[in-house]
Amino acid sequence: MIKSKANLDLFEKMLLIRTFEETVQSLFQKGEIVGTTHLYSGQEAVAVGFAAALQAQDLVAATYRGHGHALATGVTPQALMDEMLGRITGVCGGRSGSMNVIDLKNRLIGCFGIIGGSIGAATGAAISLARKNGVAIAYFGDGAINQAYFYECLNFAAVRKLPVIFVCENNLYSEYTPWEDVTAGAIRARAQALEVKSETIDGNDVWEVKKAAHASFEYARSGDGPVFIEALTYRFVGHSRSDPAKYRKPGELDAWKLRDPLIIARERLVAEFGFTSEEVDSVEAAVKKTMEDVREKGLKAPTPELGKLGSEFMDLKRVGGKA
Ligand SMILES: Cc1ncc(C[n+]2csc(CCOP(=O)(O)OP(=O)(O)O)c2C)c(N)n1
Ligand SMILES: [Mg+2]
Repeated sequence: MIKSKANLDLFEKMLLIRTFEETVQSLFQKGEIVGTTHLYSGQEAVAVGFAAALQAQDLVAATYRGHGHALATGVTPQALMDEMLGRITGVCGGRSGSMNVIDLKNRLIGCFGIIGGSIGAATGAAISLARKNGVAIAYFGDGAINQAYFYECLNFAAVRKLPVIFVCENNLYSEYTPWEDVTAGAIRARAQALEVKSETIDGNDVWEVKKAAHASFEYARSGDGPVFIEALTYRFVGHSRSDPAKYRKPGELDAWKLRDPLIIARERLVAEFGFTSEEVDSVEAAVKKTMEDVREKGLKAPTPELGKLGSEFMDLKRVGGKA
């Protein structure tokens, strides 16, 4: 078998996202990062699998749970870490913090704090991308499909045959509410009702996601219209940093941990893609070292000068953090 480094790279990117967020969480606990975070832990295969099919002219819109989408799309861990720390070297000059990262150089047209904001942004972007052979992708949660503009955008994209991929990350909960308590019928039925091409996929297996991503991009790029994907996945931590996630059913977390995208990827790399355990271990060591360096460099990076760039909000002492 020919070993493809691209397969190992998928694992490395997912691990980088996981480790990045663990670092962010620990910096929160130490008061070095202020505000809140919404971690993507457990859902990494979705962003990494779709990013593997992106082309240079494509555009990405994501949510407040967007660290993974930003890193997968090409934002560097240092630029994102510095942003979390409110540093001038951050990807948005330290002004966005965790929830609203945007990086046009890397095709990221925004991470949106408003539920479903990514849907409107990607649909709008697709109007111009249709003329440039590009595709827009919107990531959003199971909670977003009950927002009115989801229907407007899906309908509009279908009627105009716009190149949009709507990726619903069904992690079973909208904040603390199980999706089926607030949603009638199957999630995918919404796309089927409008005759939009759709698929429900295993969102924890990065190769399954990548396969669906390539098929979706090809369809959307060829002018056939939008695609709707429901990616089944699970967040391993609470909704945000203040949520202990006590609403979970007994045994639910343990069952999903067995389907950790990193475990699945590690197993497949060794069993199917020709890598040794030692080769995978060395990736783990390299990612750990990268994140340690990123953390140290970020902590030493300069904060914005007060009075400039709206940086009164970056006065960490004023909002309860450590300066
Ligand atoms: C328009 C709007 N309504 C309500 C909220 C508050 N809110 C923030 S996250 C969230 C849950 C969204 O759940 P889901 O779409 O499943 O995404 P997940 O957090 O699971 O990734 C809600 C209701 C908001 N940010 N925007
Ligand atoms: Mg959800």
